[in-house]
Amino acid sequence: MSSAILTDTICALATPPGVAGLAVIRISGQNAFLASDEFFSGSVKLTSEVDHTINYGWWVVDGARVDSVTATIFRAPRSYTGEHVVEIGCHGGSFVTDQIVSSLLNAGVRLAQPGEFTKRAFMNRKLDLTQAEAVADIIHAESRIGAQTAARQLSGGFTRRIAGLRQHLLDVIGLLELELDFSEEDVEFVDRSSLRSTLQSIIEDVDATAASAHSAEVLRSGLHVAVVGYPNAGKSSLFNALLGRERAIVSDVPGTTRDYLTETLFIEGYSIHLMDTAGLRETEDQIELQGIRLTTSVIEESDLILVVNDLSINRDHSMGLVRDIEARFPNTPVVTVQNKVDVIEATLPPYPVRSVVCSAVTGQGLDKLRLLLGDHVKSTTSGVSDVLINARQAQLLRSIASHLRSALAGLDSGLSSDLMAVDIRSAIRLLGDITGESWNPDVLDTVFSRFCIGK
Ligand SMILES: Nc1nc2c(ncn2[C@@H]2O[C@H](COP(=O)(O)OP(=O)(O)OP(=O)(O)O)[C@@H](O)[C@H]2O)c(=O)[nH]1
Ligand SMILES: [Mg+2]
Repeated sequence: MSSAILTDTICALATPPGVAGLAVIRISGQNAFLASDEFFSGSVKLTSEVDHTINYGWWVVDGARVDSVTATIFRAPRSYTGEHVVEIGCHGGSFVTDQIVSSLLNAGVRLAQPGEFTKRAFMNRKLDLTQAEAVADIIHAESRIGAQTAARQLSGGFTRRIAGLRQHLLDVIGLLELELDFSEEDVEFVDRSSLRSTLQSIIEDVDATAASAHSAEVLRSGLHVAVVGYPNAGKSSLFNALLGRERAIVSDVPGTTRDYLTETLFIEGYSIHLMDTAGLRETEDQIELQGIRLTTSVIEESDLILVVNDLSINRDHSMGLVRDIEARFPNTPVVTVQNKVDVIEATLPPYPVRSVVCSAVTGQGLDKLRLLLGDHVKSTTSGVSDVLINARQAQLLRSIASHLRSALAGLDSGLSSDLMAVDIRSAIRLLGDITGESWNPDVLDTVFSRFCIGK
């Protein structure tokens, strides 16, 4: 990798296609200025204009004015990609943007692949791989909190943490090597107990970061909440009440909901995907059976299960179902929603499992349910500060921890320092894989395939 300008020049529409007030077309590469000057007609030539300026003019193709545009110019290396970049601001709508992009293609500029601008930024060391991944997270962010965390990662929070870890491990290697140099003299330079505690604390740090992958996924794509229960408990009514609109069909016929429905609501900046499901019961109806099977797969993918119980029947009516679900999905928290409290006259004694009492019809208690959902998503994501660990990074972190554990075991069994150094070096190399210091094309393809064209 060098910071030299890559050979060909690429362009793409950077804003969503379709009717819009404005659109931006991005051009990056050695010929970005020359190619733009073939069509840009303003009071100056972009090639000779001062860097980091916005220039007004017309985009002219074959003597015909296509649109009045602004051309923002960034000279290498002071640009997003590290190359020469021109951003053409024009009016939105596919006709104008198509014409501008086609004119550039005719002038020998190539259409960018998905994520290619960010890939070039990575190749030119403008971003490391975790920051490039953060860019994808920001683009895809569904919630305010997810976007904020991705922004902190983009600003290099994770990069600095990895650099810190790497430095610690390099220090350890340095000590081990010092010991090797003097091995003839049978000297132990390293205080083995302090080495042990250093390694131990690094392992804890790495483990904790890897373990935050689930929380990060919740921040990135929202909390998945399954609304389940026996037929007629009021699941669809509750679903509608939380959404604030009549999305699902409600009726007093048991078995109304067959397919499951998903809708997103936002609570305190977090996105929560609520899934209404078919009531669970023994049935001969083939369609209903399919719905019940679907419910099981929805539960499997959810982060929290709300079991809706019909209080008008009995407070303990769904207890068997709650126990059954808890036994089958021991890692997913379950909350019982005691619904239809409006038809109950007596005050309720405390219930033995985590529960909320409410009425989907009158709205009583729904604020408590919303609060509970908000608290749940907050506690699930509380460990995530400046990094949205993804599956790729979590896997690397787990391998790093396992190398360090084997170094630690070596230390405890009095293994020679050169053998321990092998494991620590492997851990350092894997740290480099996280930030992309060492990379292979497959990794880059996976990372950048998540991007859209123009990014
Ligand atoms: N009084 C009262 N009735 C309710 C409440 N919630 C739901 N109901 C009624 O209970 C019946 C069933 O409601 P649904 O929301 O369709 O129940 P469901 O659990 O989705 O039922 P299935 O889809 O058939 O499994 C309807 O007649 C609702 O009006 C409530 O809080 N209070
Ligand atoms: Mg229903």
